[in-house]
Amino acid sequence: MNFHKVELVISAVKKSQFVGGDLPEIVFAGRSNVGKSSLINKVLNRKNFARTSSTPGKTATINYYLLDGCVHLVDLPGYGFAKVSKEKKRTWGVFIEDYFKFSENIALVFSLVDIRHDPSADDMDMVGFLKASGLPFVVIATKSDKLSKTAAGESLVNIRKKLELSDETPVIAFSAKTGQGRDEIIEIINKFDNKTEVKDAVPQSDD
Ligand SMILES: Nc1nc2c(ncn2[C@@H]2O[C@H](COP(=O)(O)OP(=O)(O)OP(=O)(O)O)[C@@H](O)[C@H]2O)c(=O)[nH]1
Ligand SMILES: [Mg+2]
Repeated sequence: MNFHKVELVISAVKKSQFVGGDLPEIVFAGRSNVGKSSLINKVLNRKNFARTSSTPGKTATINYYLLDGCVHLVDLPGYGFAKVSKEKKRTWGVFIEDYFKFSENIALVFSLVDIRHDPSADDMDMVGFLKASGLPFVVIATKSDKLSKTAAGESLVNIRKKLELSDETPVIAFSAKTGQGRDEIIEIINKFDNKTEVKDAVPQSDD
């Protein structure tokens, strides 16, 4: 993957619009305003491709981006934003749950938490769910530019402890502003570049 070709496949608002097919899905989950869309933009080197907003709770759709024809990047709606109505919260919660329930191609989940805070109850639920589901996941601590290097380091230790992560689960400090952590994330996404394997897997004729 060279991260050059990216297109919005669909902004799904109901489960019948989940994409399906057989491409691996790399999912971005996290509470509203944590920086999911900003991270996707930074990784793709685009300005405002995945829509970002200073008004939390804007992305109520599940956005599928097709990257280099290889993988779907899936931008989930933010969970746990206090100011949306209870009813809206419930609907979004069910929608996110449905995504996990009915998506068979989830290859990896990036679980985003804010580096400045203790993980919220919703963050704990999300990570608890991921552990129980057995889905591979990586924790990303966002907005690292807002802390000093020392404070950021301490926060990574704290996040790992609070979320009770095993040593195998990476925690990556990321900043959409400085690009810290971008290379590491790209390296992880690149592991799902199956083009070579697909080509190699084509049966060879005998003659
Ligand atoms: N300083 C700083 N600000 C950031 C960073 N990432 C995101 N932001 C800001 O945080 C706000 C929310 O970012 P989004 O990327 O829209 O967050 P989101 O998780 O997609 O939010 P929802 O779509 O509502 O779930 C915006 O004002 C961003 O500019 C970062 O790494 N550093
Ligand atoms: Mg967003």
